[in-house]
Amino acid sequence: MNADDLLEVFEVMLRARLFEEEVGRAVVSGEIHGEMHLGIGHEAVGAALGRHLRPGDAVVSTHRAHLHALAAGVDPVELAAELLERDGLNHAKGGHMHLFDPVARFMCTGIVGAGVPIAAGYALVQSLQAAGALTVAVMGDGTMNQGAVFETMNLAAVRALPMVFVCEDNGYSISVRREDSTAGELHRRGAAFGIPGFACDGTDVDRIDAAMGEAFEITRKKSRPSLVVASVYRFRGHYEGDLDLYRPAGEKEAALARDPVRRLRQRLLDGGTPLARLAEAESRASDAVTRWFASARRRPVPRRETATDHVFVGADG
Ligand SMILES: Cc1ncc(C[n+]2csc(CCOP(=O)(O)OP(=O)(O)O)c2C)c(N)n1
Ligand SMILES: [Mg+2]
Repeated sequence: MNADDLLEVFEVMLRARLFEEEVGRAVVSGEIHGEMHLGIGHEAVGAALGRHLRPGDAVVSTHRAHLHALAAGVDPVELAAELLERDGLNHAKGGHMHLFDPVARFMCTGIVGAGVPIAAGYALVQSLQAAGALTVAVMGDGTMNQGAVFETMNLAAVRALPMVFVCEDNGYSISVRREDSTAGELHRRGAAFGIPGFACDGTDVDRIDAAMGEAFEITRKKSRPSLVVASVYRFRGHYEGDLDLYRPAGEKEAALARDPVRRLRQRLLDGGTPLARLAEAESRASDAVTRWFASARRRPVPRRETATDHVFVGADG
């Protein structure tokens, strides 16, 4: 990536970071109820996804989905309004863990591993349509231990489905450390099915972009599955409000060097990007997020009478 690309990626990541920080504040203020999972620290994965997705591609994500939704092109105001329990993307019936956007071809689910076979269904349709589109299934490192993931890898390989498995390896499943739950190297797990796997530092924008580029190329050109495992650090608790008592002392502080936003900012400065250009990007990102949330907060709260709308296909409303 050249300096202009890097600056653009920086702005994309910063918007995502500011978006999620605002969501975190809305949990504290009581605007958002229920469990909220933020991907702060995972932004480079979202940014790389955004660079490689094409119109017609689909993304199926997890309980930690906002960065992938933004990358897939979900309207940020619709997304923010949905999270704020207002009349947003899914009229406040999806909430942050069950987002669904048929236009952007994005969905997520809070049931760990359940999205992966659904993604295979999307990829099956895409392979029948033969239009060169693909589906990305995002999962966490813990999710890689779910049986449905292996079944899907097998089926995707047998049916040569255009599917990219993307694992965000943040080293934890809630409070359980990866070493205590997960054997072997995650990116090699596809090998048994003949699925090429790429491991990378998912906090380094060049490395994640290159890994994603290779995987997407294999899947798009050869119509066959691929796997990317991006190592990242989760800076917030598993959910907002998690007491976060399970990490060894000093781990989070040491990981600050792997904060992808800070890292890229420093790299841009070291590479000679003038501070003024960075400041412009920073104020554009901050203005955009302020605007999105102001619009989202003007959306109405759904009325009680609409509670049963959109429950069954073809029903009223
Ligand atoms: C089938 C199922 N089992 C357990 C849970 C509870 N749960 C929610 S997130 C999570 C951990 C997921 O870890 P990982 O896949 O590494 O994703 P991360 O939260 O680290 O992004 C668990 C066990 C669930 N939602 N669904
Ligand atoms: Mg994890």
